[in-house]
Amino acid sequence: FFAVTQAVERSYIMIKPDGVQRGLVGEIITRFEQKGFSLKGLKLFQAPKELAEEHYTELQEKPFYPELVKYIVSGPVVGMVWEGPGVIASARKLIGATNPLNAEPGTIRGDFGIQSGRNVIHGSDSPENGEREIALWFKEGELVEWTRTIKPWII
Ligand code: RTP
Ligand code: MG
Repeated sequence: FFAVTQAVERSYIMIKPDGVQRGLVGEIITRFEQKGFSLKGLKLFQAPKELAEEHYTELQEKPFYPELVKYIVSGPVVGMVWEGPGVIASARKLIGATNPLNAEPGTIRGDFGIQSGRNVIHGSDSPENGEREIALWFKEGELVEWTRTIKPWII
């Protein structure tokens, strides 16, 4: 038995409107649960345009930014906070490459998509952005303090 060396982090994971419409919510939550991460927040909502713009503010100069914001507000999304050691990088591995055609089979985008503009799910790209996005999308009282008793089975 060995100690976990990865820092415990939180990632903002969001199932995009296409993922919700296609009925992939349960499948996606299952993958994160079975991996061993802890769910600390979860809600279905219609994203306001201003928050979608703020969420992707780093991309505002990109040609696809207006279309990206339209996509995110085109229907309800499921926002989640997942916590665990190394969850930022691990979630991005579970999610797969931005362009689903380049994403490996077995990843969420690799299994369920064919274009960047409909790529099913978002995952934070750094611990700092994770905390920024969690603060953007969740109010304090919406997050739940609890401990998933996975030790020693997974950790
Ligand atoms: P996300 O932030 O949604 O998890 O995606 P990501 O890190 O894999 O990719 P990012 O560069 O942050 O881009 C955000 C989202 O913009 C759309 N996109 N379209 N048409 C294009 O070339 C293009 N590039 C990016 C995708 O929906 C991408 O997830
Ligand atoms: Mg990104």
